[in-house]
Amino acid sequence: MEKAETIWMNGEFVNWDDAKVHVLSHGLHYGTGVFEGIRAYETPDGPAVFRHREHLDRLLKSAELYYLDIPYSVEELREATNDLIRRNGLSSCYIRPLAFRGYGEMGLFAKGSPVEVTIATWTWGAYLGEESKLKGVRAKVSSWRRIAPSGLIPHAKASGQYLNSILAKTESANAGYDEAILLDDRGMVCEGSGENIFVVRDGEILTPGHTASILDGVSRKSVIQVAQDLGFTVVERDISRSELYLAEEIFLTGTAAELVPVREIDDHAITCPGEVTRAIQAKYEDALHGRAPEYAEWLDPVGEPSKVAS
Ligand code: PPE
Repeated sequence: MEKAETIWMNGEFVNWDDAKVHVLSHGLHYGTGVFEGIRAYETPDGPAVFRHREHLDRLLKSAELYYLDIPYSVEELREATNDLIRRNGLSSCYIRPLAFRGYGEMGLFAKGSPVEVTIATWTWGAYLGEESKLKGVRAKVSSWRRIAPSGLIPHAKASGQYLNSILAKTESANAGYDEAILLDDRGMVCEGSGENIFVVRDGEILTPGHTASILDGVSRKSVIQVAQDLGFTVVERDISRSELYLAEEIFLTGTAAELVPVREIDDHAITCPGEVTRAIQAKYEDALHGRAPEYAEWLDPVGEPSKVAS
C-alpha cells in the first residue's frame, strides 16, 4: 500500500511507521473491531469527503452493536479525519477509521480492555483494478453463503465478519475470477465480497432490500437516489440466482470499488457496460467529484492542506 505521513491514533497524530499495537490486543485474537471505508475526492473546492457523516454514523452504530464504547463523537472523528487529510497533503484518498478492543484482558468477555480508535488515510486506486470501471469484472457465485442474522449482524461493519468475505473472495480469485457474489442461506442473492449488487431486468433496477443479509451500503443508498433522479425504477426485493444469468446488466457498488459493471457471471456474458449502468455511473462520478450541484450536500470539504501545522 501507499504510505502517507501520519495516522491518527487515540487522539494523536503519529508517524505512519509508529502506529503500532501490542500482539495481545483483543481485536487481533477475536476480531473485535469495527471499521469504515470512506473516500475523499478531488473536487473544484479541493478535497472533499463523500457522505462523511453517514459513514461515521455507521461506524458508531457498528461499535454499539458489538458493545464497543467509542470515546469520540461523530463530530470529533469528522474533524480529526479532515485534519489528517490536510496534514497528509492528500487531494484524494481512501479513509479507514477503525475501533477495536485493545490490550488489557484476554478472554471473550473482556470489558476491561480499552477501545482503541485509529484513522488512516492513503492513496488507493480502483479496488477491482483500473480497467474494472470501464470494462467490467468477471464474477462467480460463491459456495460460501453470506453470514446470516441468526449468527452475526450482517448490517454491522465488523472486522471478524470479514472472514466470511475473505473466504468468498479467495475462492473466486483462486478460480480466476475478479469478484465473488454471495447468496444468503435461502439461496437468494446478497452482495459481492465488498460491494452491494444491482441487477437490471426488463429496464427495472433490482437490488436486495435493506432487510436482506447485506451491508446497507452508503454507495448503494446514493446510487439508488441517483438512479431514481434519472428516472429509473429501483425495486428492492429478493433476487434469485437464475435472475443473475437472465440479467440485462449487473453492477456492483462500494466505496473502495465505486460503481463497477459485471461483464460475466459464472461464465455467462452480460451486456457491459449497459446503457443503464453507463448513465448511472456517469452521474455518480459527477456526484463524487463535485460536478453535480444537486448532490453537493453529499460532500464534506476538508479545506486547505496544512502540512506546516503538523
Ligand atoms: N458490502 C460489504 C460486505 C462491504 O464490505 C462493503 C464496503 C459494501 C457492501 C458497500 O458499502 P459502502 O462502501 O458503504 O457503499 N466495503 C468496504 C471495504 C472493502 C475492503 O476490502 O476493505 C469499502 O468499499 O470500503
